[in-house]
Amino acid sequence: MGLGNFHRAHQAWYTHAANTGAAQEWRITGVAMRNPALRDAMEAEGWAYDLGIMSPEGLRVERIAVHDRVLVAAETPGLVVDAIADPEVAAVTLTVTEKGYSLTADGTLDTDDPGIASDIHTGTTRSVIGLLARGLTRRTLRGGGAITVLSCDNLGGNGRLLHRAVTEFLTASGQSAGALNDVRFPDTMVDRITPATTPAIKARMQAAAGRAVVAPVMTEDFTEWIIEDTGGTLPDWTSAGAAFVPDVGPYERRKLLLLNGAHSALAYGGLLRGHDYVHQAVADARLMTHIRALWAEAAPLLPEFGQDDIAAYTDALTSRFSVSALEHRLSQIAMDGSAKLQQRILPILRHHRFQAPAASRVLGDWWRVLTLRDGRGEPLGDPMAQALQDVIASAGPEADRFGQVMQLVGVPAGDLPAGFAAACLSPRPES
Ligand code: CS2
Repeated sequence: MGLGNFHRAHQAWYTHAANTGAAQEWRITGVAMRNPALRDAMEAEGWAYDLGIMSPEGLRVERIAVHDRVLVAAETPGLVVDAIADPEVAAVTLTVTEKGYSLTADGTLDTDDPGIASDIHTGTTRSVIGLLARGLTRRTLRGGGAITVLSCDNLGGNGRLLHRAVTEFLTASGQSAGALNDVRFPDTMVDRITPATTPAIKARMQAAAGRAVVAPVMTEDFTEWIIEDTGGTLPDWTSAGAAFVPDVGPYERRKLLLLNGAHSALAYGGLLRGHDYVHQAVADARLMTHIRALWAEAAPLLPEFGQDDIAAYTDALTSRFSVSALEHRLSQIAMDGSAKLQQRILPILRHHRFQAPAASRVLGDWWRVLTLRDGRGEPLGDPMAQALQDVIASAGPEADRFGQVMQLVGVPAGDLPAGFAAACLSPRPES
């Protein structure tokens, strides 16, 4: 579920690799949530697409043919429900972004979310959680057998959060959570930097391939997939380097706090300093001082890793962020801040009792980017856009309005030390 660039650079690529030389091939039913364009482009090529992998040796383009059909959930939700119930289907992966889970700031299902409320009260099947709950229920009624549902989005404890959200949906709809008895929800950590495709990326992929490319996706050479080992029948993703471990938590925290945290810090800080791309922001020495301070604040939350491990990991991140050919836009990372920062930055602040200057600055930079965009009449690009706009437009000192935004992302005023807003909003020495 979720057919965007990340799915096609990651899970589909691992499945394609697992099929290479295997006696039996796995196939994927792709589910685009809303947009039919990708389905149409892939269908014209027998469901294949092109993946460009950028390594220090250059760009290589692979044709990936692992899907055997693509459904568009908004057009035919019933077919998606049927696919989940199909006994031939062994696994569902989710790449639907943080906001696709419709969670409140405390990680429970947001039953006021319009899609969720409509699915619960009027019987529609619009939301990701609704599709899954209905599909798994139908599967149980049909005796479809065990299935593994893998959340592949950047949420801490993503498998557990998803399991709870589907359970809450079933309960709120008056249905039995027994539908989940034979469902595994492993936690997974996924990593591969995959920007949105621009016309320039497409042109470079065509030049490298020496032919027209289909539904092109560009990604980096680096990739990681760490999956909680819950058993079950799955493609041999380990053949492409995936690892099954008893506890994904440390890997997940390392990635969310160091990679994604730095990404958001570069996005907001970089946009404010006039940059457009990640590689430009990471070449800005002042921003890198800020990023290193953020990494130092994150380190105590990663006790499983030694200082040398963390240094090697952050050095590798700096190189990965520097690849200009990826053309990774800061504005892409800046989207959906209210959902992302809860995962990437708030844990650091909570750990330090909200006394962590670099993490505080990320929140302040986020607020500045929002207010600048609002002032220019631009969309905020956030699932909480309306609530954020209301706060920005309200009267009162900036520090008070910033405090209201903290409440929106789940931090009650009472948790914040005096002067927290001032620390987040203080002028930057370099700007
Ligand atoms: C990025 C991630 O857009 C974002 O929020 O931080 O998509 C990041 O590129 C991936 O998690 C890398 O694996």
